[in-house]
Amino acid sequence: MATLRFVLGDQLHRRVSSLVDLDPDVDTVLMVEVAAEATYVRHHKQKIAFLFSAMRHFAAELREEGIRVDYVQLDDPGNTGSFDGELERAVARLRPDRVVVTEPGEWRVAESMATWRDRLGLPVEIRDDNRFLCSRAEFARWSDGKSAYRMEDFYREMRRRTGYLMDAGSPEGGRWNFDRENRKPLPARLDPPDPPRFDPDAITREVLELVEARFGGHFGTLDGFRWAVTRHNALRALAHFADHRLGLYGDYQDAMRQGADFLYHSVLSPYINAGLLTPDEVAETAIRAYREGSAPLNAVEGFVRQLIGWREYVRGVYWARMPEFARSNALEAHRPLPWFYWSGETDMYCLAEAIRGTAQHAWAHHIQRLMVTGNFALLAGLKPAEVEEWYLVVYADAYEWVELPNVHGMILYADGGLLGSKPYASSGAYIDRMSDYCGRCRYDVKQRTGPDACPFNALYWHFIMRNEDRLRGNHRMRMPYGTLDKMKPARREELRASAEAFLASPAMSPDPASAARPARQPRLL
Ligand code: FAD
Ligand code: DLZ
Ligand code: SF4
Repeated sequence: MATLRFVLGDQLHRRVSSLVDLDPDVDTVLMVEVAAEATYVRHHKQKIAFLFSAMRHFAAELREEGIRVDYVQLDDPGNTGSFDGELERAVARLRPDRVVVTEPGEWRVAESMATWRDRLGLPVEIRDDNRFLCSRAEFARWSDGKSAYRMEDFYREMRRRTGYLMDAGSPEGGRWNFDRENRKPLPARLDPPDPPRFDPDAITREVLELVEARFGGHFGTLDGFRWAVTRHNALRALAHFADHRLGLYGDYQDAMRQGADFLYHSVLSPYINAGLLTPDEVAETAIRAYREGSAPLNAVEGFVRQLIGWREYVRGVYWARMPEFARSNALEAHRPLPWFYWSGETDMYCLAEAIRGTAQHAWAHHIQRLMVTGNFALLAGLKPAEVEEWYLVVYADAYEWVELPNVHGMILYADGGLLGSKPYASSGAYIDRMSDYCGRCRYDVKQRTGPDACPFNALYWHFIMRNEDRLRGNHRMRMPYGTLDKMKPARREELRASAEAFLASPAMSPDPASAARPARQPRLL
């Protein structure tokens, strides 16, 4: 039976479920570059270039294996610009007996995929995505009947199931979680080695030109494009991480330093999410480093927890709770996204630095996403939908299945505590402890109120006060409410007034024309 095997741009693995039983004699693989996927949100230019180039390289590798690939480039004449349109054209062109595809990562694509059988008048087989360790059905069984989920419970289940870092049924080292050891600021003497840079080859250079020509107005820059676009090079990036950065990953997982954009993070998320690497091979590489004595347990456990815990967990929550998940706004946050998230023009050094790195690499590490841009969005009460769009646009690893739970649930608490037990709210003190940013900032992290005070400080108390009805009952919020109770009413008023003055200032304007511009920063957009 001639089968058309449709491979989406983030499914670039030879053993992805849609390809496992491919018969090169009769089957054709379809891959399509379509404008709709690049513009349904205006993705960072590097994200589009990374995926288009990785898709073109993957198609070339399949062809080298003798597999027929029908590849539609973005500027091919007749390109309809959408998955639906290109699939219809391919069916008319190739007349297959059936279509086989792996389930997509995003709800909106799943909805349109569900219409393909009727639209095409052909059998369409939608297979489980075997690039995850926990299937949607398995997660549904685990989460069934729970009103709130806890990652730690899920993670232990995954450790038992995979046998990763297990010792005769017990966790390696006697503990499930070594996070307590993983909160050190980065000492000045350490200079983390950068991840490898992969110079663009001819295919990538052609794609970079195409992306600049077609999507030049999108956020970010293509300058210095450094991503691996083949599995071969993604494996080299994995080996480099295991050899040079994994050892200190745990200790400095939460650290931030001006200009040190990658620290000891793996920077593998774009590869894993696009299919160039699989989570099991990545986890097993780290575990091997531990067994061979080249990385300590706190680093390897922390890394494996992100991969088989958080990554699988957020994906499970997404599919278990969509589409309602995206609609809640538990903290009734309605403030528009300030323009500086796009321009990077802000006097708050930590935010400027996180946004600068994001524009430069289409990547930022977890603590910048969580405790800088994320914490600010939570404290300032930014509209979930606008914050979600920003995170989906700016990162090369962003797909809705992973972005939405992290943003809607983890940073904004817009799900009311389904995904995490408390909001990650924090004042400027946390950023000061974990980074060298505050010493370079025009604001004073030690001051709580007034025009020179770090805005995070008064905003933190504003957040605590305005959400009192919703959060006081949460036992994990006992500390801040205990402190609030001891605060004199006049002090509360000062904090409230200081936060409100900041929120009403041009710094917070969503409009580029009236947004405040610091004197010395370059524009990113
Ligand atoms: P490492 O720190 O080296 O971690 C190893 C791997 O674990 C990552 O490659 C990733 O696959 C996985 N991982 C770690 N944390 C998470 C997490 N919270 N959720 C899912 N997977 C995780 N990750 C994305 O892949 N895409 C996103 O769109 C995304 N959006 C985020 C938005 C916010 C607000 C926050 C707080 C986190 C987000 N993350 C997202 C999670 C995390 O920040 C990135 O996976 C990580 O920074 C990627 O860099 P890395 O590969 O060096 O990760
Ligand atoms: C992100 C993206 C972009 C920018 N372009 C394409 C594309 O042209 N063709 C394609 O197959 N996939 C692309 N993708 C990835 C898809 O958006 C992704 O497969 C869906 O969001 C489902 O997860
Ligand atoms: Fe960020 Fe406040 Fe520190 Fe400035 S003082 S870098 S705004 S935490």
